[in-house]
Amino acid sequence: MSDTILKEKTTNKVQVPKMYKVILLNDDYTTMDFVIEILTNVFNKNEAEAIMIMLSVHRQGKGVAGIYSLDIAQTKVKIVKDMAREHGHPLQLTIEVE
Ligand code: TYC
Repeated sequence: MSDTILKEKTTNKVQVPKMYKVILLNDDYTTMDFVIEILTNVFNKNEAEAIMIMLSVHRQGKGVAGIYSLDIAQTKVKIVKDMAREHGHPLQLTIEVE
């Protein structure tokens, strides 16, 4: 009669991995062609998308180059920063949690 029923507490929350935005920042010196090049070669945009993103960053001050897991976002930022330094451009990027 006084049986104790032990109920196991379970959580069924699905763990969604956090995603990170790679943000391109505008400056006055990096060439438009270089920004289009990195958007096509590193962020896999087509030519039309790359031009739209580049112009949006040029006019608004910043814009999203892509959204990735943290390790991929960090790798892409490093690749672009290295390429920019190599070509003498001051281009800056940041990462924001989505
Ligand atoms: N403002 C730069 C120019 O007029 C172009 C530019 C666009 C630079 C986007 C950086 O993230 C950038 N040459």
